[in-house]
Amino acid sequence: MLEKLEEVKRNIQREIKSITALKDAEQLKIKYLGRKGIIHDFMKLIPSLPAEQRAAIGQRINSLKAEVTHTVEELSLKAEVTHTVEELIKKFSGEATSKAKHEVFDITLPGKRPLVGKKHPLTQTIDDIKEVFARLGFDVVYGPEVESEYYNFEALNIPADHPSRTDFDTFYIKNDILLRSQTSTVQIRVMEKQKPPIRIIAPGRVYRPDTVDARHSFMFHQVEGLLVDEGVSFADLRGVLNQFIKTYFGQDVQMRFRPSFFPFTEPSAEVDISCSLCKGSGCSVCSYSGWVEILGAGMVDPNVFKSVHYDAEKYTGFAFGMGVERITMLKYGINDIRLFYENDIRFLSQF
Ligand code: 2NL
Repeated sequence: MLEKLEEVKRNIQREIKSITALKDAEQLKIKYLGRKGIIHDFMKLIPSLPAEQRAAIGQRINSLKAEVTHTVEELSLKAEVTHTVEELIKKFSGEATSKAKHEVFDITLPGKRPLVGKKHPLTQTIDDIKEVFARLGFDVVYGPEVESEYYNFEALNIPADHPSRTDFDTFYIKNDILLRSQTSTVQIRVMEKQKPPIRIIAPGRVYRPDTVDARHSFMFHQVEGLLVDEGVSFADLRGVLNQFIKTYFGQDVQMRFRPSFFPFTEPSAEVDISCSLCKGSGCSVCSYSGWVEILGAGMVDPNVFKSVHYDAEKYTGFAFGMGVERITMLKYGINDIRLFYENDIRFLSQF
């Protein structure tokens, strides 16, 4: 019996070697594994064998079965691949693909890596800023870029005859309608609708009458922040900005406040950080001072609260505004603001 099984095994191995097509593999399967197949015949003989032989013979039959099954599966897989390529060639056979008939299809070649796009560096910076302030409990708000003079100037304590209006007076659509020069307009709209406590940041495009050069653009991006509640102090402003600066620029970066003026805050300050490029030792980016300005801030002027009918005796608040381009340039050492708007893939793909 064992002899016979060995013979069947040799036959199978011989037949496997000569198989070239899927249908031959299928026939092999039927011949050996089918219900009327050779292996089945052997199985039927088992009960008539002496008891001490049954286990050994049974094992041999099973391993033979496994071998045939495995071989047939492998052959069908191979046959399927060949089949698909042949079908493709048939389907597309024309001049363009006739060449393919003579080419070897190498399935081990590495694939073509698709070009994956990424966020614009300014969008990345805005996302990073949003994340830091989200952790401090600030909501993100958006509003229109085309604004009325009221939201852009009057509500922010910049009356028509105010000297600082000339810095922003720009891009009129018609009489009283213009492109916003800061995103505080959005914050006024929020205060009109909601009572304190307010904790928001407003990212977006703003427009100013600046002549374009390496550091200026008539359009840039800003993130403004506003926090209003009872008992908010200048120390809270320092705390929040310090937290932002350390998280965004790094724990070892220093911060300093310089007195300044904005019509919508009183007192006002300009905020510097120690130059991240030269670590404070002096370079061209910080004009050899070791410090670079990154934002303006202050306590909300009571006149602004008056425009939104907040009780300035009850509530205080702080606000700040930063240029996204400026912060991105500082973080990555970019020396020309115009690079952000030229859509040159060699520049953009670096971030
Ligand atoms: C800068 C300075 C600043 C604000 C923006 C603000 C908003 C409201 C009330 C009061 Cl609703 N202030 N915003 C305050 C101080 C400075 O921006 O240099 N921006 C690029």
